[in-house]
Amino acid sequence: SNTELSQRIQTVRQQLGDSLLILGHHYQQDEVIEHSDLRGDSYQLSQMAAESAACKTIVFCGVHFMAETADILANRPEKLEQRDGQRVSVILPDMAAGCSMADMAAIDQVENAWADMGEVIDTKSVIPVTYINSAASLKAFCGKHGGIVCTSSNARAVLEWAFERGQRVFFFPDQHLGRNTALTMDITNDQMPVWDPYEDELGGNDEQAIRNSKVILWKGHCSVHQMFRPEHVDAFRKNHPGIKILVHPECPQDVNDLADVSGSTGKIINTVKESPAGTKWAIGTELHLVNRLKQEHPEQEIHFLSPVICMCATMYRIDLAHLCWCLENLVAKENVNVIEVDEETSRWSLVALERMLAVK
Ligand code: CIZ
Ligand code: SF4
Repeated sequence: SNTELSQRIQTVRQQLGDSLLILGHHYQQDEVIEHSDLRGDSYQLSQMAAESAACKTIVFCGVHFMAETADILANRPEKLEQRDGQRVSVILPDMAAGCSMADMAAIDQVENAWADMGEVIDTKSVIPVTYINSAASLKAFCGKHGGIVCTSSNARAVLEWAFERGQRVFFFPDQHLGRNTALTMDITNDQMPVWDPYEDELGGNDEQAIRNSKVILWKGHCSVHQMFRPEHVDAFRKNHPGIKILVHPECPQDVNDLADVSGSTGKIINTVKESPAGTKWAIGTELHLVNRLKQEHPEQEIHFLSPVICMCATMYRIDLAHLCWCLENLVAKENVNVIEVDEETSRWSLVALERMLAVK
């Protein structure tokens, strides 16, 4: 039972003390969040992983790309030096906790697209930008090709950085974050062709579209956020006068355009936190986060924007059974599910991540 699993987890935690840090992503189930030392969004958690001085092991309750990023940042050369060469192991409780969006931009597809594009335009003028929700191999690709990583909080500043260095951006893997951000910079949809990796020629575009482009959007999306529809916004506006619509920029453009506020997980949480009692919200992001905001802000009226359940199925794979299993193995000194990014990939990913860190 969950009570028994919780007790077993507590026992292990006492045995391991400060050498163990459990991180919980905002999209995790409440029962997992209860065992997390710290919670945050993907970027905040990776930063916490990097700053944690005392710990030897991080159990990352989130998805695969986040654990990779935590490994890269926590074990970067300057951090290793501070810890006298001692590595931090990052553990993902269930190896099947991937991210369907990250999986939509496999490195081989990206390399092929880059080569095909190079037949039409000079790729030296193209800055590859990847959302942090991507495999380490794609971050490394961006590092090698003069590119950079972004999060949903700094996407606009990162695009500005890119346009200071190149004529065009190739944006991975989330077309919606790329499009919604570029639209705030006076870039229009006809300057943003979508590159479909399953089309043979130029991602389904003609040469002219690629030559005229400002931002080439990789055809990826988040299966959770793409489920929010403009009809959902219309229904709330009609039935709940005065309601405000708050969405994540991974939502499609037609939903994003209708929202009162669009922002990262951190911005969504802060927007609710800073609003007066009685504010009415319909929120378009992952269900577990919205339900937690509802519980934590009974003084406001919070609704989930979609009539159907939109939750991240892979985040949900992390449960008490997996958490307990990896912790008990840790005590037995059998580290399971360690996420360790190879040296070359780490080094180039770090180049792209550090460029992002330097953008203000
Ligand atoms: O995975 C996601 O959709 C998000 C927004 C994660 C994060 O932590 O920013
Ligand atoms: Fe990936 Fe979407 Fe799940 Fe985030 S919510 S981990 S982007 S599938």
